Amino acid sequence: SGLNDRLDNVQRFSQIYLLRRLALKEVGTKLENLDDEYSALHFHNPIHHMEERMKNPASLLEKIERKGYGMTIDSIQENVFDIAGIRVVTNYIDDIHRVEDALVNQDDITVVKRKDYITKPKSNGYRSLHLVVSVPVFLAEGAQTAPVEIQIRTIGMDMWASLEHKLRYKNHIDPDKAQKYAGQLKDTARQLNQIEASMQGIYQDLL
Ligand code: 0O2
Repeated sequence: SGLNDRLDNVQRFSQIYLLRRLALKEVGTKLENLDDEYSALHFHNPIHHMEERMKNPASLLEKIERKGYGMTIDSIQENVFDIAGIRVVTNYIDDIHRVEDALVNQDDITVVKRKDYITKPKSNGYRSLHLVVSVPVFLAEGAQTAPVEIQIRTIGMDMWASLEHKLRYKNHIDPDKAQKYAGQLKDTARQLNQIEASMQGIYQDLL
C-alpha cells in the first residue's frame, strides 16, 4: 500500500500543478484583454509586459520547509498560493491600481490575499503590489478554482527588484558587498519613485 499511496500523491500533485497552470493562463488572458480594451478606448497601454512562471517543485519544497508547513498535499493546497505566478510590469504608477481594479472587479475573480508594498514599502526599499486571486478553471468534469499570485509593479520598481534580488543572492557569497550597497539601494528606490512620479505628471499633462 506504500507504493499505492505514493502514486496517489504523485497524481494529486500533478493535478494541483495542472489546475494552477490553467488558472495562470486564465489570469494572463484576462490581463491581456484588459490592456487591449484600455488601449482601444484610451490610447494608452497600462501594461508594459508580463512574465508568467510556475514554481518548480524544488523551490516549492524549499519554501514548505522554510515556512514550516506540513509536507503533505493538503498542506500545499492550503498554504502555498504562489505555485502559479504572474508579474505585471506597468508603464506608470497609476496603472498599477488601474490594472488591479479592472481585474478584481470581474465576477469570477476572488481576492484571497493582498499585500501593498507601495503604500508601505519594505524596509529595504522594495515596492510592489502583491495579490493572490482565485479564479475558476473549466474542466471536462466541471469547474474548479485555483489561486494565482500576481505581482504588479512599474518598470522602475521592477528594475530595482531585479538588482536587489541579485544583491541578495550575492549576500550569501560576499556579505561585505551586500552591507556596502544596502543603504545606497534604498536611496535608489526612493529616487526611482520620484522620477516615475514626475514622468507620470508630464505624461498626464500631455494628454
Ligand atoms: P520567487 O522565486 O520570486 O517566487 P508568501 O508567499 O505570501 O507565503 P511572503 O514572504 O509573505 O510569503 O510573500 P511576499 O512578501 O508577498 O513576497 C513573495 C515574493 O515577492 C517573493 O517571492 C519575491 O518574488 C517578491 N519579493 C518580496 N520581497 C522582496 C524583496 O525584498 N526584494 C525582491 N527583489 N523581491 C521581493 P519568493 O518566494 O522570494 O521567490
